[in-house]
Amino acid sequence: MSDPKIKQYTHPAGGWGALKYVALHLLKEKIPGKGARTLLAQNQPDGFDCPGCAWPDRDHASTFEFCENGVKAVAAEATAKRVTRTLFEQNTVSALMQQSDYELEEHGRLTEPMAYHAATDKYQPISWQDAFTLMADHLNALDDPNQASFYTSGRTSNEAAFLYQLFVREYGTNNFPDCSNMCHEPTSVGLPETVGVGKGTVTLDDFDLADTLLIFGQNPATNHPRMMGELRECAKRGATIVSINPLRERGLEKFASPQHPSDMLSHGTTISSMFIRPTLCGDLALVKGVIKRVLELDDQAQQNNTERVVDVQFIAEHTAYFEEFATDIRAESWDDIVTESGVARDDIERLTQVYVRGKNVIATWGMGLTQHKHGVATIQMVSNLMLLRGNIGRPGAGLCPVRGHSNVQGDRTVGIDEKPTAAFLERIERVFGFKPPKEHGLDVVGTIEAMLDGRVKVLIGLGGNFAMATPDTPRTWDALRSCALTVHITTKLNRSHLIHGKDALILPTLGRTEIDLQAGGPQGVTVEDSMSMVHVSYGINKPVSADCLSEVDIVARLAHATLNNSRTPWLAYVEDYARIRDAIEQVYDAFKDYNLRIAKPGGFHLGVASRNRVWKTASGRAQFKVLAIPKDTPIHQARRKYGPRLMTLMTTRSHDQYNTTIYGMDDRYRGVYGQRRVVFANRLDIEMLGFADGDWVDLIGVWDDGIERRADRFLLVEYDIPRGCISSYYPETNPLVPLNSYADKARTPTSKSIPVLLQRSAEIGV
Ligand SMILES: Nc1nc2c(c(=O)[nH]1)N[C@H]1C(S)=C(S)[C@@H](COP(=O)(O)OP(=O)(O)OC[C@H]3O[C@@H](n4cnc5c(=O)[nH]c(N)nc54)[C@H](O)[C@@H]3O)O[C@H]1N2
Ligand SMILES: Nc1nc2c(c(=O)[nH]1)N[C@H]1C(S)=C(S)[C@@H](COP(=O)(O)OP(=O)(O)OC[C@H]3O[C@@H](n4cnc5c(=O)[nH]c(N)nc54)[C@H](O)[C@@H]3O)O[C@H]1N2
Ligand SMILES: [Mo]
Repeated sequence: MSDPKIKQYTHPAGGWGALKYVALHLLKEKIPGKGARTLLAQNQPDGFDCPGCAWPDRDHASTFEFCENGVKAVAAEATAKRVTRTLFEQNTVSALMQQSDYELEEHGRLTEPMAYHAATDKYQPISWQDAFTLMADHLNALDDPNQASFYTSGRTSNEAAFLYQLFVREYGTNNFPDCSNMCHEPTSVGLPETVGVGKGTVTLDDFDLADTLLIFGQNPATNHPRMMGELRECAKRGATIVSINPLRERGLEKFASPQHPSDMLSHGTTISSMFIRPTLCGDLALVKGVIKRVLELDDQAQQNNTERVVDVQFIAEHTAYFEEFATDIRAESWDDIVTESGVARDDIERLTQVYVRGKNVIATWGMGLTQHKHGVATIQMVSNLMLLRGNIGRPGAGLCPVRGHSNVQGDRTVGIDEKPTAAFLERIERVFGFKPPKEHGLDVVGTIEAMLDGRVKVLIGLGGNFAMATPDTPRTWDALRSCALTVHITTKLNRSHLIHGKDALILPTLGRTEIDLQAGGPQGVTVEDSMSMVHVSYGINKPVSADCLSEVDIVARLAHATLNNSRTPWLAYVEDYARIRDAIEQVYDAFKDYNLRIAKPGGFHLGVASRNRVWKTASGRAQFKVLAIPKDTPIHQARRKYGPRLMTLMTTRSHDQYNTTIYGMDDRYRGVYGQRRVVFANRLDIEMLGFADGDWVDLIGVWDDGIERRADRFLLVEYDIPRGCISSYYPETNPLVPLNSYADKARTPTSKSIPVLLQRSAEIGV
């Protein structure tokens, strides 16, 4: 590797490297002293829920679980750095635009509400009351409530999210774009059709019993480091862990738990014993291949009168459409399976053997399965595989989608949903006495399209960074700039504040680590983790400023200012969040005794029907689904046109970022230091294209709408990645994702399969 900033990481993931980075981050955020106290309260019964990922905790009560990236998330929020009005006095918005995303967030926590003034091109302080009046005036001036759209990012608590959807529905629209649209939507759309619920079926206890784990398209050492503790235990117990990923992620090879001295003094624990390396978006074909082999082995077993390989009894008692499904599988061609998956027959055989030997199998997945045109079908194919051997709805086995944001699952559960069911809307009407709109609303892609053609004029964001997280960056920026009003309720400065409408507000809010003091005393909020456990979270740090309001407070006061004749007791809700939980309980039966049940350490499980083999599908059974291997996607079409020069780009997270928040410039498990504009490619592809490792290249989007899409100047790095596939980081590469390139049925942008060409960058500076 020619660049000194690229060097292979030979240590286990976690380990001393993680401890060193933790110390550096606490120092960078200037919180060495109080940092320790803050960190010890993380995920404790009387502490706060980690604002990092959605991986659950053992009992949410016992030991302090060390997690480098959890520390970074907490440190980023608990930072001693502050954005004050001086920053905005000294800098126009155009001047701030010159700063990088890293620099913007580095200014620290937002401390007072600010409003944009076009005359000076600056943000200036505004009182909360004036801010609410400005928003209410805009909202009430629209011809139709559907001209406003209300974004949610997944850190928002159940309480704030529930009030937000209630306000927006009483105002009159179902326009609820949320980060989930860009994330696990294919899971939420795919699983209800096959197993009846769009959530995972396992809890942490099942990991204790599993003997086989299939990890699809996930990089847990970076994105869900607490999951590594579970994987370590499973590996130590002798469970077989297979990583199914085009990349051989370091964290899935070796992991050293900082909690276990033996790991720290040795070379760590081996995690995955098998790496299956499909081509990008090849998983559907791969899983179909495994299923085909399982059926072949089952046929042989029948002929030989040995034990059946499929779970005959489960299939008979619990499933529907097995015959059609099996017929389709038998007819599938091996050539197509191998070509489209990029996995050799031998490897398919190895994976099949592991799967059929497993008595209790858990399949987990992340963005590697969801962010593709066939994300929904791929997840349904995984569900097919698991149903074959009855691996759903019994201890030690099941489906485990691993969510991203710490409350993204809860937000959807309590009503952040642009496609609400009729039953839910009736319940809202019954409990709150207003008629919510029935027409389905806009998602993320729909909102950007509607802004572009003038149908949406107001965007309000409860958390997140809409301008950077979304696809097709230049068009999305045009869309945001065409708005009459953009508002962001956030903790840190980000680019969405700078890509603004005619009027714009920055509304600073408390983070989960801070004490939320209201008339009724300090308030806790609740969140639901990836395994449907709901628990309460109390902040322990002093609020970042006296002029910061909680999300609940902001939403309630916005509602109070906007809705003239509302009978909803908005302001009373703020006094005591237990009242909001009572209201949630009235709408959702699953939240029965909500306040009582969160008083228990660890909280409660929401109940997932498929976990108990109750199938809430059209047939009342778990459903096998016939799914064809896609052979004419935009990638295929582009490859037919450009031949082997056409590359499929995936955009992933580095180890030093939280989505659009850049913590630092290293991705050490992948050997990258001090930079983010890198693109990994296979050595043979680099040669074939006439480049060399260390060259600078531009990425040119290939799409059929005549719009030029490009992202310039990336360092080309030789990497162990399948041919025809390249990898780079998000959000720098979002300009390459076409707005109308999304998952069928789920409309999740195809951030892991973007057709591009590489071009040598122009020489600069000479
Ligand atoms: N520290 C930290 N933690 C986070 C986040 C963060 O940014 N930083 N983000 C949070 C959020 S919102 C989310 S959604 C999660 C994301 O967590 P992940 O899903 O782990 O996120 P990605 O970095 O997008 O990585 C996806 C993985 O999928 C693989 N992959 C890509 N394409 C394919 C494919 O076609 N097939 C297969 N089999 N694999 C593929 C990539 O090589 C990579 O290992 O993490 C959450 N936690
Ligand atoms: N190309 C590409 N694009 C992607 C992805 C990808 O893999 N590739 N991943 C997608 C995925 S999985 C997701 S989830 C989205 C993420 O999209 P978002 O959720 O919109 O983005 P974040 O970067 O998580 O948002 C960061 C901002 O949230 C604010 N914030 C932080 N904590 C809080 C809080 O407690 N309350 C409030 N109100 N605000 C807070 C801060 O101001 C911070 O700047 O991006 C998606 N975009
Ligand atoms: Mo996500």
